[in-house]
Amino acid sequence: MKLIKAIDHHGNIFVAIWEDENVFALKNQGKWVARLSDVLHHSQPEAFATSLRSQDAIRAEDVSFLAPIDQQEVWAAGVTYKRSQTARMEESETAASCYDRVYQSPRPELFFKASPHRVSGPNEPLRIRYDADWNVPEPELTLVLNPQLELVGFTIGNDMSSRDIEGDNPLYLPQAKVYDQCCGLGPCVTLASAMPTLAEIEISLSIKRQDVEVFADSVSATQLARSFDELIGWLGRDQTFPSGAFLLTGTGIVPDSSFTLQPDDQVTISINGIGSLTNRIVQFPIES
Ligand code: DO4
Ligand code: MG
Repeated sequence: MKLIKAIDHHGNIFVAIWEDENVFALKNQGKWVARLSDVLHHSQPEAFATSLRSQDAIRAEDVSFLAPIDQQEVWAAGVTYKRSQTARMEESETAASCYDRVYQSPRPELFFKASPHRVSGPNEPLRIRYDADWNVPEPELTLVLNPQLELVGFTIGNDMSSRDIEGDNPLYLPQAKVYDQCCGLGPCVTLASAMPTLAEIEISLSIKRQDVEVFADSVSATQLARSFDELIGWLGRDQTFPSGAFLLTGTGIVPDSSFTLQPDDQVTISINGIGSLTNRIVQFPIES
């Protein structure tokens, strides 16, 4: 089952089951369910969603899909694919051994990525920092965790990254990673029971500039060097997530060093079993 959060032409935000061209809103005692986490954090999300499903189909093209997030924190794992280790060792000569060691060490790299207000949903802009010159999207299979840190579903994450800032000094990582519109999530949450096996999951990235594809690549999720349980176990060490969490599992695709994103680029990440997440890139200073 695929669950979405959407907004209609009247500004109503609602949760729905997504089936191909149609969505079916969830209603509880006549009221639209507005928080996706109320379903995701139920002990039996699929049965609960089914019990609330309205009969009337709404055409998916008549609503806008929102990021499938409520109050959760967004965290990310890093250097979990060989490609990420290699690219980061090239990007930062002085810190190369840090990336080499973390790829092999029992403790993974985990970092705070975003609070909900920094997240963009499908077709919303994603930002490159105005003070960064070398920027990439990072397409990442993303775990959806309930407050007990059980894996309830999957979505697509885009861990936007400023390679020049991180490459200058790894202590700048939070600035390379965390800023307004730094993280894409969507288009839906696929419940864990409906996800293809790891061997069947392919993560693809396509970047278009003025409608011409300037970068494309894909990677199998089998290249992920750590298990989901391992990453979740480390995330939950001595910290709790009363609102649940998203955990991006790291990138296995990094464009060559000559590539950087530009404003107006269109980034599409596709993962089978989930769908596609498309965002347009913007870059301008935010007035504070
Ligand atoms: O070490 C920095 C971040 C790594 C990362 O975000 C990734 O591998 O996906
Ligand atoms: Mg990443």
